[in-house]
Amino acid sequence: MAARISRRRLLQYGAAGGAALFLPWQSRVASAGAASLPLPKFLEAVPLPGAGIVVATPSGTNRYSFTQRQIARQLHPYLPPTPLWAYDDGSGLAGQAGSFGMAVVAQSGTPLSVSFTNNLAGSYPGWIPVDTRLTPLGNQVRLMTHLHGGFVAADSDGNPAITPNGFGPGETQSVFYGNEQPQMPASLLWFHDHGLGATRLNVFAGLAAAYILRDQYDTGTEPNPIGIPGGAYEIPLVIQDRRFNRDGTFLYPASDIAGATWIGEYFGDVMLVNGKVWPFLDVEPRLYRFRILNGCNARILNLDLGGASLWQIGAEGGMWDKPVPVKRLVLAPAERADVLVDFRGLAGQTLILNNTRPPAPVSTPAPALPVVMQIRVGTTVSQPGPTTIPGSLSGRAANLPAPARTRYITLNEIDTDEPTWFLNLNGVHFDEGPVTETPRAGTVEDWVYINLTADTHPMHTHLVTFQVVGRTPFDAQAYEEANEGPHGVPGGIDPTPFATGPMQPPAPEERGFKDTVKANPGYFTTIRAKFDLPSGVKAPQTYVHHCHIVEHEDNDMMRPFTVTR
Ligand SMILES: [Cu+2]
Repeated sequence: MAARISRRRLLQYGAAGGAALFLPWQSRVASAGAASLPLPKFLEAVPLPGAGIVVATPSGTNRYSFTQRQIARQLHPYLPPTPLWAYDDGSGLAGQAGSFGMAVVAQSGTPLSVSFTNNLAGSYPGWIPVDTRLTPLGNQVRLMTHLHGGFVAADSDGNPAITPNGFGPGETQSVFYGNEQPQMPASLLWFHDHGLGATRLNVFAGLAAAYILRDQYDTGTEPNPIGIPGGAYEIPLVIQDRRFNRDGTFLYPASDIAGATWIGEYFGDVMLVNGKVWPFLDVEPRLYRFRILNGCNARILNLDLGGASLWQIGAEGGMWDKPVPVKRLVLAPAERADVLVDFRGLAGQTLILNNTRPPAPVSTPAPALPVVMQIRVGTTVSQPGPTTIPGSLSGRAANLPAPARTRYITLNEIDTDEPTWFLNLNGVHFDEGPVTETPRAGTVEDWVYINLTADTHPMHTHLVTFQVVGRTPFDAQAYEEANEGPHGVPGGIDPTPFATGPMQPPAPEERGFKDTVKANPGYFTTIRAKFDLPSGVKAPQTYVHHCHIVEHEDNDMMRPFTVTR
């Protein structure tokens, strides 16, 4: 068994020399592929909805018809145009400026019918390194769109347990998004590709877009019943790190492990916001609403804005009941933060949206990438808008009743740095054996994510949003040694006897419903969800839950779950 404990585990367990052993892995990440061009920062404005981001035009009443196709955009003045994969609403995408270019704006309570037609080439281009061990049909491009945060039937979910082969050239995925309440309140969702074994590549290539839900309070305009900024003062910020080849193509390195192409995490050396490299944003010295999405493949962000005050008002599952003052935003891939930002008193100043190493116990092997974008605060206000932070909001805190049962789900990393390297949940592959997580429809369950690796994994559940109950420190090594199977610890084994301290409550910024939670190393993380099904949808319905480091999801940190009768 000792031979299977990886270098990164040795580091976690504090073995002497662990840091030295860690270095080769880090240098592997840094050295693979060609170097990026030096790109001067803050040359272009960040694209915004209606100005570089297309607000999708319906193809009929409550209906959208997208095609996925390849376009090319210049993401920085010094770069040649970059080939991208994009969602085209039928407009031809003339209004898309960068690599992130589409937003659906929908109304909570109003259902939508949406279709996605694959209009890409049949096989992957040279700039995308496919690991054909992981894909169902080799080098064929197979797409599947998932509405991240959607409360939908399994066959509308974009779900690799239902459609493992995805959708090939000319094929259309047709889905129904009910947008029903309370599961889909006003919130920032996103839709992105979820092709089995290729999610990391299809998202990297550009297949991600915003899905903004409004209601009668969160209208997006100003004034509104909540008293928050709207209109031009509500700014979506989708943050993604990338690398570039000199010809302008995105660079995704292949593994330097013989026999493997897949890499453990993709980290860029250039930051893109709304699809432009290191842009700037001009603001007025007043209150703003920023809606931030970490759209990185693997990078956990730790954002701060220098001197500006921040109040978080919501997260993945929508708005909260009250604002929470925050100093920084620690966002793992797929996490969202809805924040009010006060630029009053900063007139004429230039700020940097910074990204620093996330604080412990969050753990990530990412190399530093400290600058996200520049914010230029002007000196005049054209529309004053709200002048106070509201005392209460139109949303909710998460407060579910006690669970009917508790499930224990292990996170394992196997054979690190070997050709057979993979990750898993519950000691089994995605499609190995029967479905083990089988909540009954309408019941509340606690799920305990037991991290046996050295790094933080952002765990994402389809169908449900959840309450973060807490995180309990434990002796991961002793738990693992007591329960180890051939591919890590199987699911279902309570780690409580190995706890080394009391459960720590969720962070203040975890007060609302979430769909992605940071499962930190050295802890088991408990979430609580009510497994309802959408109106008219009958059990059984099968979904997936997985790590949203998309490299991990693809190999193979994902499992199905079935909502049963
Ligand atoms: Cu992971």
